[in-house]
Amino acid sequence: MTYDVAKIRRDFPILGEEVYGNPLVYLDNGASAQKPSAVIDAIRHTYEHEYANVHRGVHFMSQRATDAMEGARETVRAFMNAADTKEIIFVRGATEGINLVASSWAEMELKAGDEIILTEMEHHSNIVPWQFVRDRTGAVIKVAPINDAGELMMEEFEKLLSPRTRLVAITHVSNALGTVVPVADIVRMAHDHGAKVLLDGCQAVPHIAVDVQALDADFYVFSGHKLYGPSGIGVLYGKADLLNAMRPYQGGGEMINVVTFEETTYAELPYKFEAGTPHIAGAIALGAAVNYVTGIGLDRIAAHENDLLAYATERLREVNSVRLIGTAAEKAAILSFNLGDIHPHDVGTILDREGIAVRTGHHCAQPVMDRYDIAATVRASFGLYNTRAEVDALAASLRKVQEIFGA
Ligand code: 7TS
Repeated sequence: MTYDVAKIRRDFPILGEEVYGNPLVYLDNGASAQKPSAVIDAIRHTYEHEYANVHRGVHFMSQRATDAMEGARETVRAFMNAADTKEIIFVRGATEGINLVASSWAEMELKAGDEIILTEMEHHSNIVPWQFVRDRTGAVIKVAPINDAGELMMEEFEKLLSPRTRLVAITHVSNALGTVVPVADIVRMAHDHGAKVLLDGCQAVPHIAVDVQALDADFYVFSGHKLYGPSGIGVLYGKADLLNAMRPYQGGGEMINVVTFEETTYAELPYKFEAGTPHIAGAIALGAAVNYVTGIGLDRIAAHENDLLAYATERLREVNSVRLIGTAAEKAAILSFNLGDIHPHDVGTILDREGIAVRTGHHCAQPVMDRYDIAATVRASFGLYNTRAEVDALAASLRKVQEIFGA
């Protein structure tokens, strides 16, 4: 079956919008992806046909909402190949998932001198929570370096592992560089040293089929909104034995068994970690997003995006002052670059007038910018609906930027 990108584009109403009289060219999928009608319809359907609070009502509509939400949990479980739905915790997003593990696992488990290994290419969401842990426990953060291409230096990483290593927290795909990290090797090496591994899958799940059991990841997080689902909903996967031993993250309704003023017992997984009324429609619509993506097939999406990445890399290399930042052998469809000495914000602003949406800045990965001794990059991040024609539009507009700046 051929990949019918024109047909796929019709699933995304927003792609019909115009920006300053130009068709929208949306190349900011790494920040957040657009939503197919299947997801928008799921939100609408929820509120029109199956909405009430979940897990509490004896009444029909509450049961229907609960069934829909738990159905979405099963959809996510299958998507990640988790062993059990109780290992799928709905959270606000990757940021909350990482903070949950930092607070409920690391702060309880780690003591002074224990080590956490990060890499130079982490998103701030996978740095700052571990600094909280460091400051509260006396644990030490070690940082594994990347090479000029933006690849993790595996030998240097391995040298950091020791009996003191308790946790390796690492991105599966770098949001600033596009690097795909060999996480299966990382997990194996970390486990050989008795350390747990948290994988930040934000930029991976839209592009790569993830099997948490095959990876043997201890924790895996991602955000719904980068996977064509709603914002405000995401997933923390954790192995059941770890989650069971962890303290709750927040206290409140839904997460309890019995409450008295003296003592409270907690609910079973996954509810122990889902205090308060959850993002019901968001969870249901995330299930719709997963079904949409798996309906097309991640292998076919990956093939399409890899073609786009190769094509875009070639077209951009032809623009003489383009300097690509992140040229790893294994990359997802993310292109970070600078255009001569032109400030990325100026590039982004001119591209915007042409209808082309890119992100400019440090991409919440300031250590990556420090590594390359730059302040910012322009980043084009591709999704399943982008086309070669859009890549051509990007390249043409970059030439225009060069002309404007006399570069
Ligand atoms: N981890 C990675 C690798 C990310 O790319 C992001 C968001 C996050 C964590 C945080 O996700 P959130 O949904 O909890 O905010 N990355 C980006 C980006 O590249 N541009 O905007 C957000």
